[in-house]
Amino acid sequence: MNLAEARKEIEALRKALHYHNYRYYVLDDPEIPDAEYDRMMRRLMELETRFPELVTPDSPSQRVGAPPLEAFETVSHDVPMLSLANGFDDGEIREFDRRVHRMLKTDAAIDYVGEPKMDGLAIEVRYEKGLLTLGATRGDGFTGEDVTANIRTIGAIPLRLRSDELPVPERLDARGEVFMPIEGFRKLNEQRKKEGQPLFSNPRNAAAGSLRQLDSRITATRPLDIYFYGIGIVEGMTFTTHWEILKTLPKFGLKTNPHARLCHGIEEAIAYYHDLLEKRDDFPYEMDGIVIKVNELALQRELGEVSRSPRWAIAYKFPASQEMTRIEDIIVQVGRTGVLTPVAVMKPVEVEGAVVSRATLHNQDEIERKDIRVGDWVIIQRAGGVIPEVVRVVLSKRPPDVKRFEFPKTCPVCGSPVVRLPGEASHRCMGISCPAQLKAKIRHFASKRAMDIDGLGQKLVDQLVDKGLVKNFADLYRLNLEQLAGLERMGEKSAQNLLEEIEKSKATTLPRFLYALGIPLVGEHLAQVLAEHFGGLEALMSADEETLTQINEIGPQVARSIRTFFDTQENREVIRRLRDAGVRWEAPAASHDLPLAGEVFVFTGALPDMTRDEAKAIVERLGGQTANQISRKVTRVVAGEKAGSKLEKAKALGIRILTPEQFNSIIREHMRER
Ligand code: JCF
Repeated sequence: MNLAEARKEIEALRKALHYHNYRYYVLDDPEIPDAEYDRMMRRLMELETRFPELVTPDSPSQRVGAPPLEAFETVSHDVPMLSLANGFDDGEIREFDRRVHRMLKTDAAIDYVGEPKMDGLAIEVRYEKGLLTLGATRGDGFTGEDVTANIRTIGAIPLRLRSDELPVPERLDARGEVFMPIEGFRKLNEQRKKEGQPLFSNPRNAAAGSLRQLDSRITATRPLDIYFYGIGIVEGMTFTTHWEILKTLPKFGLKTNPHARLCHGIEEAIAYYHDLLEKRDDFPYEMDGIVIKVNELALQRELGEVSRSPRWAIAYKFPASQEMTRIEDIIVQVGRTGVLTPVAVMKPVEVEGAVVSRATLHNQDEIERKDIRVGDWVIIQRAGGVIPEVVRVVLSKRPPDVKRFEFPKTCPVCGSPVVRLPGEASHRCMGISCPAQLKAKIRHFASKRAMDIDGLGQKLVDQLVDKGLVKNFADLYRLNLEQLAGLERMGEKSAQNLLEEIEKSKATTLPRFLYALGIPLVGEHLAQVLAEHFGGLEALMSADEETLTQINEIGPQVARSIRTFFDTQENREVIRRLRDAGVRWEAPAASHDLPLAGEVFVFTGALPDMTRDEAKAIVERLGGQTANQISRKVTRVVAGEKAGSKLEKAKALGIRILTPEQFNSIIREHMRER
């Protein structure tokens, strides 16, 4: 191969690699597999090694890093890189808007651009005639450090601007935030841990540490990314709005955050903030808020700046979700199924506006994996919601007297042995009548999304169980005013209210009831699935494992668990007592057009051809309901031999009586149709 041939192939490879780099990093839409890209890159490097005179600084091969520097040169920014004023609530943002209006002397709504505020570090890159010539950190805003060699290793920063859509300007200084995506950060720390190197405390520190490396070959191995958000000096091109800048930069291959939004008036910008705050945890990178900017550049110029911050922009910060605190103790809590959960008791600290003093540590393996010890300083966070968790230990602050946590050998509540079954992550209390389990079960039963007994909180449940007033769910429906009023911190009035709440809870729905029962592995969603499938409780209770596993979403484990639950005599008894007490639900909507919709059946006496449970299951499948007691709601009574007082009562109320044979022919007729 001669020089001319090599030049031709090299140019073709570079063009292709630039293009695929752009597809990958800027459009996030790669056209070819990584292996194909790698193959082209290797071929290019091979040719460049054989013909070193053909190497150019903008060649895609020139991203692997250069020999280390002694120190960074300083760079002064021709246009200062300003910092942003912060706002922390809607009120402060409206105040910002009022100030803008006041200064611009206008009442008309202002157009703003809202964009995610990346948690990384700001840089500026310079392109001269389309070629990357300089990369600098923000520094103090006036002078930063020359990190060109490091910047060149970041795949998302083009070495040469694209020119297929617009002619490249003579000079373009672009500003952006370099960051490390969360997944890359996690992997990097995992690898550092293996190698015994100190860990980075968060993605922002990792990004900053990576970019300020004197050895750019190290930077080249770090998963850095960038979003551009503005410009410095631009020669040979003009813009009129910030939105136009955000839409134009990508045409040069400089990617901007696709989640930026043009907002008419401040209220839209505020709504955008709340929208993003809610979705925050779904993003693959960390944001610390949003930036709100006046869109018109002419208005920006008119507003100017004060003390290093533009008057035309504000950062609306998200509440900090991570805090540091100290572990004072580790206790264990006994759950509904006897599982012991270790819980960290911490020095109270405010996170996202709530005071946090406890965090779940999940199980023993988790404690060991994170090496959490009593006395440690830890970073805690409330991840996307309510349950706080310990992210990691701050090892550099570990006091000498920390204590490892050991799981108790006996249940702290009932003293029964604690075991960790093979293949399970958790320890369990083996006590069959552990009051802690019972309390947790009752609290679950009464909880908002289950039976929703308002006012039956933890303290009350504790007392009811400790005093022996409640030994199972059904006992709740036998409580009387006297018993309740005798409890601590319970007046007659609140006892009365609680009784009313208990009474109200009787009218429920089947999914709620199933969820409230606390069948292991059956959460809210599966409860809904089961209720929809079977239409009634009896049908579910008599379904065998095979029938259960045929339902979408129900596997053998769940089927087993459901069967075991309903096969347990004690459970059947409690369910019967609950129904006798008046716990009831409407038949699900889907059953309205079934043949027995609206009918309520009671069975009494012997049924020659089937068990009572089978009969009830059939009624429910045909859209009817069943009851155990005669009341005015009952529409049909099936009376077999030896029917007793129920039959008398039904006759007295004028309810239609059927013989088992009549019942059989009704269901035969309807079952044939179905
Ligand atoms: O993503 C950021 N951290 C970010 C910082 C975004 C912006 O639009 C910024 C910024 C700092 C200053 N804009 C300015 C003017």
